[in-house]
Amino acid sequence: MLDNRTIGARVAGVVLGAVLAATPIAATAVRAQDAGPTLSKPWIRMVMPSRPAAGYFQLSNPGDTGAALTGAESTACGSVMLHRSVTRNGQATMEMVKSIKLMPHGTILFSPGGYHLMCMEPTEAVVPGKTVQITLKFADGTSLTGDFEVRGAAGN
Ligand SMILES: [Cu+2]
Repeated sequence: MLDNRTIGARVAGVVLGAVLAATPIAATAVRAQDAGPTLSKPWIRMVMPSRPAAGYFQLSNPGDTGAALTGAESTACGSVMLHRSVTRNGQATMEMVKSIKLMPHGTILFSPGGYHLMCMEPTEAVVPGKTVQITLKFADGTSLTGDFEVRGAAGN
């Protein structure tokens, strides 16, 4: 014979089963695949106040869809440009980049000697030991904001 408690547990079990069956588990998987780019190890090098400061980070794309980085902005900078350091005729220089492709499951490294963000006219917020927020903007209209650790000229 079933007492009242057992019946209650059975009813609860049936209700829980119905809830689980109704949960769209597939939606979670789709969202994971479509996840946008992620930003890691963001930092910015402050050489001298009022001089442009270069920002570095790693951008990874876990998704199946490619992306393109097309710009950046920050309240800590007058403007932020995408730059690349290049050597031409033995001369180290840098050039502006309009767009950087991020392949599906790809990674782009912004590092000294290569791609970097150029924080023009840095404000007083750009002080070694602090962090400043910089927002990366993508061709599809999405954006990604990171807390960039401000380091001194030596990069540490
Ligand atoms: Cu630069």
